[in-house]
Amino acid sequence: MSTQETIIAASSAYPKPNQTFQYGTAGFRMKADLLPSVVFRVGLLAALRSRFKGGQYVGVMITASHNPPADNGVKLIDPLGEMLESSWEAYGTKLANAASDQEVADYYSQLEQEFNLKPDVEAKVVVGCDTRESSPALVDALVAALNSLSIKPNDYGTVTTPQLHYVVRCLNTQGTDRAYGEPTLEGYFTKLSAAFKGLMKGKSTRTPVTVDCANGVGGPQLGLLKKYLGDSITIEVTNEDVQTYSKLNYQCGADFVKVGQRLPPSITSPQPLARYASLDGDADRIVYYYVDKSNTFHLLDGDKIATLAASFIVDLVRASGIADFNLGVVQTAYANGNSTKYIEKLGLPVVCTPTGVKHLHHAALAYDCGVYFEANGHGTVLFSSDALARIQEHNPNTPAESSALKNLTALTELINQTVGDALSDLLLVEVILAHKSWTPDQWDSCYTDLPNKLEKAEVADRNIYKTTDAERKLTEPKGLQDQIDALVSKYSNGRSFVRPSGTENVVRVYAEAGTKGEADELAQKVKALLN
Ligand code: NG1
Ligand code: ZN
Repeated sequence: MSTQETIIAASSAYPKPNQTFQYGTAGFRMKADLLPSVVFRVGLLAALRSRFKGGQYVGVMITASHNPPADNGVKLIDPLGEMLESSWEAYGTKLANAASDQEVADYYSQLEQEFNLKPDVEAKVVVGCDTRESSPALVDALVAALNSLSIKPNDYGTVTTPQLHYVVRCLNTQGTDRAYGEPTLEGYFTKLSAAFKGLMKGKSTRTPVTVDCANGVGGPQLGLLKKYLGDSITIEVTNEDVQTYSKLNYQCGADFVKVGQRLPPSITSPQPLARYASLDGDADRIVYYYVDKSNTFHLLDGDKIATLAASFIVDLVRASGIADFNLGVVQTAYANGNSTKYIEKLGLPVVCTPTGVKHLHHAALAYDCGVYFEANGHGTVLFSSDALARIQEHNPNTPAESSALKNLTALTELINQTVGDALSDLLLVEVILAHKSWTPDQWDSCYTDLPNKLEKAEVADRNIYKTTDAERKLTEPKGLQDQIDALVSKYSNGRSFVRPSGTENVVRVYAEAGTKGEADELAQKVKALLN
């Protein structure tokens, strides 16, 4: 049979439902029962992408992150562990919407020709999935697509999204001077734990940190990581039930805590000033929180993590004696206004990009060290190859410089530089707090968050909402931005914006104001403009 014929035969087992699909900020994401045909076709796209990249490995992750248990999703990982290059999203969208098996095969061949892909360049694809009930069947759909092209994918099983990003980068850099690590989970755990232990050497024993794993893949993976960490840290794992599918992200996890600004109900009697953290369903986001002595909840979100990391790294670079090192922070419109002011006060450059990690990641590459975080806790720190070389070649003049340099080097190993990684970020925060001997309230006191509210509105068609200025202003529907501005002007420290979600069929409304009551009111008033 020709390739066209095998694709058509295999594709016929995955008929397309009557639905339009779009490769969005987080790949394709929706109710899992709509996804088999999409995942099959993403398998074909992955093969094309790998061949386009000269036969390097690409990754396919099956997950719907923080979304409810009935959802699922699929996204592609590029060879260095980054998100799929944007220009290819359109090919994915077109393939997913092809009306017939014949059209799927035709479009596959068309892309093959357009990119002049040679038959002798073999595709290499790795796959991983989260713990959802629907994930194994979707992996099967992916494997069926690859098998129809005579490709045997490398299946890493149930892994966190950042673990798969790590593995992809390792596979493509093996044996080069950019080698990133062993392309196995053991390699991942060994790399993180060795760096962590080095950084914690000589630090006094810390109180435990409690980690809510959203009943997702982070639970078992954190359980494994703990074995590698030994007694260098005490981590108490909660919400780690991956057997009861309905519990995933339900009343727990990073999104629940961030959006609701409250404890997961499973934490019934929180200990004042103890450290708590929540991961999301695929463990690429983390937020911290604590209750103070009067039992009031305080959130330490992605903005607080970014500022903590940025100031710590700046201090380490200085203490190492490295000069002319530029560190910048990248945020989105959802960053708390006071976090931005705080970064400016530290004298660091700060930029705002549209929502979605690919935008932040790209902007962070402009610095020797780019710290990027979404307020929801998705983020990481990137060191440019030039910066890594300078760190490696730097000759310290004093024992103090030498010790700071050693820590800086270990930090570059501890941080997952491919993508935001909740497990790596957890260890990063723990290291910094240990070095500063800080309790969570001391960390929190760097700046006070402006009260804020995130709302979502169901609208008939979210595509009519067009934004500009890193999504901080609407250009369409005409006149709406003026109405928002008029409302905002009535509040002290008021700020509000509206943008269409890239992952859900809703429009999001964000508001900040001087008090919590005012922030909630402003959000409600802006939301009312949408109906
Ligand atoms: P959308 O649905 O486009 O707002 C959400 C998050 C993003 C990002 C993506 C991908 C908020 C307000 N939005 O995007 O930050 O993480 O999901 O998962 O948290
Ligand atoms: Zn996630």
